[in-house]
Amino acid sequence: MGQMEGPLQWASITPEQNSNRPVDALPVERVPASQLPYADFLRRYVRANRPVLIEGAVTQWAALKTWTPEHFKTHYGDHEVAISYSKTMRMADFVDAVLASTPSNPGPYMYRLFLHEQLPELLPDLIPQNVYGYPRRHVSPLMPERWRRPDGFLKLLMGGPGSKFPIMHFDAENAHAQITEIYGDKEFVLFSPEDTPYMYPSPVRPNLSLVDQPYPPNLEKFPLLSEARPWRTVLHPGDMIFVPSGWWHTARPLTPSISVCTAILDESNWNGFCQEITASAAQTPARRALKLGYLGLLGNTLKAMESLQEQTPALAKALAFPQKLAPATAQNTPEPSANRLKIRIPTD
Ligand SMILES: O=C(O)CCC(=O)C(=O)O
Repeated sequence: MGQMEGPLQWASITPEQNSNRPVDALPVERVPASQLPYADFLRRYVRANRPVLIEGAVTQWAALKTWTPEHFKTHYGDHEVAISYSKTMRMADFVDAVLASTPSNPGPYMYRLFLHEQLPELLPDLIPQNVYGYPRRHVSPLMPERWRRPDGFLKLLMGGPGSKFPIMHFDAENAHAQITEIYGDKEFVLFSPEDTPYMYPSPVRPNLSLVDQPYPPNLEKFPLLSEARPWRTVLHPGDMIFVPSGWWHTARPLTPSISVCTAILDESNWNGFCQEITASAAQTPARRALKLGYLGLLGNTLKAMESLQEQTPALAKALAFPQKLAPATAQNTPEPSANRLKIRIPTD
């Protein structure tokens, strides 16, 4: 998830206002779920740190049939819900603003509503778990408590045309992100980690970019962007985008849009996660080395249990603990929607 200070207000430009010719965007690869077994997803995209849009990644969620802006207004209208880091609104007022939002008069965009915390009654609508997008190591009871998030930071995202995710960013703690569209259409623009020198990272929070509008880019304000190569795609209901760790990304609804988002942590991004969470300036070198040692040991333990489940599932099942301590597939992970999970919601 993009960790950020507060909603930043940026000026918008239209393609007509932009005198420079934008660089053509590359299409994000699109693969129907029916042609992407989970093992191939891991090999071709997660382990290769390559983005992909999986068409029809979820088909059975009740949410696909029932979630509309009007549904939220009718059933949750009186709830005071978090829109951003600093703003809450009555759901009914928020939905009205989403439906009234236009490119010339943009409404608000909701990006900070953790479902387990604020609207747990919606969780049964997201069963069964998205096999490509469950959180893996965040679920493990072996994770240090501060980073144990069995919900995978499951968030609700909602907005209308003209609104947008407030900032171009890559996710903190080296997380991979996956966003599943439930209602409407949403555009994503991504840039590879190799383009970081052209992305104007904030001097204070280097995973946040100063670029307000990446595509079409404002090359007068951000000339280096002409060196970067945008990747662009549009999500429709049931589609999921996998945004690998370190990839810059942002999103904007093309119609009234509702999605959910989670973070993924596994073997592929574990080392970067360990480096990042121990990098605080307040650490002494000895303390950092100790923490890294512990996390290295934990990573190896989780990896051994994950491999056991992947390679000899019958043995792993007989032993029971590998599934409990390091669930390696959505099938053997406790369904986050079925139980109210004890989740610590970070306040920063
Ligand atoms: O779908 C979106 O609005 C982007 C969500 C996102 O990138 C995030 O929450 O970090």
